[in-house]
Parts: sequence; C-alpha cells; structure tokens
Amino acid sequence: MPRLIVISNRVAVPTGDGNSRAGGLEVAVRATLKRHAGIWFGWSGKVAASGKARTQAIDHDSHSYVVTDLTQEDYHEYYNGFANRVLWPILHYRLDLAEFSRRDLSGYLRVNEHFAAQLHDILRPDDMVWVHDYHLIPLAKALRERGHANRIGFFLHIPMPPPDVLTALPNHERLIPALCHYDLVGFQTDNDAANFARYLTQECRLVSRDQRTFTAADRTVRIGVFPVGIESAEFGRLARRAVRSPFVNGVLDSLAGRAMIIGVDRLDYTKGIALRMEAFERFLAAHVEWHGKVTFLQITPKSRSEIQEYVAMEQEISGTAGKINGNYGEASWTPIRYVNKPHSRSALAGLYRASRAALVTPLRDGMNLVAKEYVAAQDAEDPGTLILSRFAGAAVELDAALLVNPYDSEAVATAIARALSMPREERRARHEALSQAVAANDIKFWADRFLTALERPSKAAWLREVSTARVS
Ligand code: GDG
Repeated sequence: MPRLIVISNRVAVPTGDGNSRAGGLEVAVRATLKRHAGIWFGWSGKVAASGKARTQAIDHDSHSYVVTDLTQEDYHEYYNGFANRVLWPILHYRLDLAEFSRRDLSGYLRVNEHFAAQLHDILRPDDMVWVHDYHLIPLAKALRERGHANRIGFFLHIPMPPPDVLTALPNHERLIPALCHYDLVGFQTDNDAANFARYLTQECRLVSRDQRTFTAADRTVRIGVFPVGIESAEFGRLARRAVRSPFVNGVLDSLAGRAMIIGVDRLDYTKGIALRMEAFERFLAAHVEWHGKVTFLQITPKSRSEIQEYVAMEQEISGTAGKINGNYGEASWTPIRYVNKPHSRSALAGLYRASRAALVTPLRDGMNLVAKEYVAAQDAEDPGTLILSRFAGAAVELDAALLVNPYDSEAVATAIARALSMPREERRARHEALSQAVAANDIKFWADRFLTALERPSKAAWLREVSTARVS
C-alpha cells in the first residue's frame, strides 16, 4: 500500500488529555488516519518570530505528524486574512462579509509555497497525497512546479458556490483554475460539484463530455462527490455510555424534568445561531403551554476570535440569548442556556442522547457533522427529533429530518413545536431512515471511496464509483 500523506491547515496532534478542538475537518481526518499508514502534515498552530519558524516531525501511537510553524505575517495574511476573511465568507455565499486585500492573497500564496517546500523533502514518488480544504487550493500547483507527479487529491469541506458568486472573488482566475493541478477534486454534494463544473466550463472554457472529467492543458482533472460521514457505530456506543455519566446526570437533574433542545456549533456566522435563538423566541411567544417546560442548550466554543466579525457576532448572540431570557425567564427557569466552554466528545454524545430535539440550522454548511452525530447518538426506541437546515450539505442524505429554511424563523418555530410533540411512532420511523443514512455512509466509506477514486486511473471504473456513491 502506498503511504498516505494527508495535508490540512491544522493538524490535530493528540494532546494526551483526551480533549480535542471543535472542528469537523479534524474529526474526519483523525478517523481516516486511524485506518491508513502515513503522515499528517500542516500548521503546528504556533506563530513564531520570523526566522524562528520550525518544521518538526512527531510520532505518536504509530502515527506520524509533521508540523510547521507560521510567522506573524503568515498568520495574519494567510490564515486570518485570505483564508478566513475572503475564502470562507465567499464560499459560504456571504459576499457582504468578504474583505479582500492583495497583501493577504500574496501571504496565502506564500504559505502554500512554504508548505510545498517542506513537503518536497518528505514526499516519495509513490505516495498518495490528499489535500484538505480551502486554505490549500494552490498546493498541487506548487508541488507540480517542484516536479512531483504523485496522485494528488483535494477535498473541499465547505460549499462551492455557483460561478456568479465565485467570480466575485478578486483574482479568482488566478486561484480557482489551480484546482486543475489535482487529479481528483472532491465535494460534499452534487450541487457543489455541479457548481465547480460550471465554473470550469463557463470561466475556463474547458471541455467535458460528462461534466465530471475535464482536460486542462496536458492534465486531466476529475470531479467527484464524497459526502463526509462520522464514525457512527463508535459514536452511538459513546453516547450510550455517556448518557449515564455523572456529568449528563447532573445536567438532567438541573433541568428538573424539563425537555432539552440542543444546539452545538463552533461560533461562526455560517451556523445561524442568532436567528435560531430568535426562532426559539417565536416558538415561546406562540406556545405558552411550553413555558417552564423546555430548555434550549446552545454549546458554542469560540473560534477565530481575532477576526472582527466574530467578535461582533459573539456579542450579538449573547445579547440575543440575554434578551430572550430576560423577557421569558422566571426565577426558576432560564429558557436558553448559552455556553461557550468546549465540551469533551463524550459529554456532547451524552447530551445529544438526552435531548428531545436538536436544532441544526446553518445558513450554509458544507455537510454538518453535528446533525449526523445527533442521529447516531439517539436511542432507537425513543429517539429525539432532528431539525435541520435545508442549506446544510447533510440535508441531502438526512431528508427524513424536519427540514427547515433557517431564514424563516416562523417555520423553525413551528418545527420546534412539532418536534416536541411528535408521536413516538413518527420519531422512530424518521430515526430509522436517518440512522440508516448515517450508517450507510460511515467515515470509513468516505475515505475509502475518495482514495479508491484517486488511485483508479480508468474512467469507466471511476464513473461506476461515482454512481455507487450516489445510491448509498
Ligand atoms: C467543516 C465544514 C463539514 C463542536 N463543539 C465541540 C466539538 N464540536 C465538534 C462537533 C463536530 C465538529 O466539531 C463540527 O463539525 P461541523 O461539520 O458541524 O462543522 P465545521 O467545524 O464548520 O466543519 C462542515 C466539516 O468541515 C467536515 O467536512 O461538515 O460543513 O464547515 O464533530 O461535534 N467537539 C468537541 N468539543 C466541543 O465543544 N470535542
């Protein structure tokens, strides 16, 4: 078996204390590397003074990690700048929040060159290379320029918007076509893949017979759909254990028999947290019979706190929670518990299982693993109800959830009322369908399918692979 070299912006080197950072990409890659021998390469998370940035190899539990530091400039221009202030909002359709500067773009290209230079010393000719996410779009090009002819695949964890939105990205013609240096470019949904195919057709004038295989100069790039999954059986087991833990029992005791609705999201404007709280407020306004009988627990670890929009959003969300609690709360009942503290995976799993419903209402999301985790954590005999945004990639597979438009707070309020009073038979039927969908596309299938498609040169075999991916 060739070695697998996984490359992502951040590398989750185990800390040994059982804690992990919140983030879907790290959850998915960590699960993949449990099953494939290789190296995980990326940023160490450290910012070093210029000239002091180091690259270090770390071996831990038969896994190898190679991590490299960023300089202050890199951190501001590449990470906080181009990646998170330009690509993140634009790829989530939020042109209004994008703040472009040429300097940030050159920092972004410089860090990609730095990654390629470090990888140059590590790569062997038969290594399979799997690059993850929007931070590293030009990496294959930088590696090809250094002579690496390896199979290199790219997976975009977040959405790919249609050309009308993508072309608002200044210098898109310099950046997006660089994806053609990969052998395989994977997306979460058919919609994302079709948007990219349209970009290649309309903007790059590339020709394709099937909208899946494009030839650019002397290279062929293939496009595929690989919806990311979770370790569903393991997560279910974790939830069964954790729901009996002193921590979850303590939370349940504090609720004194009230129903719990849960939301778990990194603090991010794409997750629609403030609008979700407003929908909960509408539900309270319309359903006096639930006053004092339901608590909405929103767990939101902070992320990207150095970016202005995130600071403003933090204030908006805590202000909204405070206002609703002030208007509706009683001395003995707080309608919304808003918590920024990160929790262990096991605590989250137990809380999901103990909740009557989950509110997963992103305004736009590549996939959304929380939706799948909630499903995997339920008791099949008496499951809770998933309320899911139609704009999450997960809605394609999880269409047995209560699908909502997150911008329509009245509709979300109605879904909350429906979830809380849904008969057990209906909950079981919906859960059965959801649980099958989550189990059928476990994380190991995601990685295997992507890596098989990357390795397989024959187009006919590849097309069969895509159609299998669609039915499962
Ligand atoms: C990106 C895409 C795509 C959350 N709080 C805590 C915690 N989490 C974990 C959740 C879940 C993960 O973080 C979040 O994953 P999501 O998929 O919901 O969202 P993003 O971080 O935005 O991920 C997304 C994903 O990549 C994978 O492709 O689905 O669309 O945006 O696993 O449980 N984990 C811990 N403590 C917390 O407090 N340990």
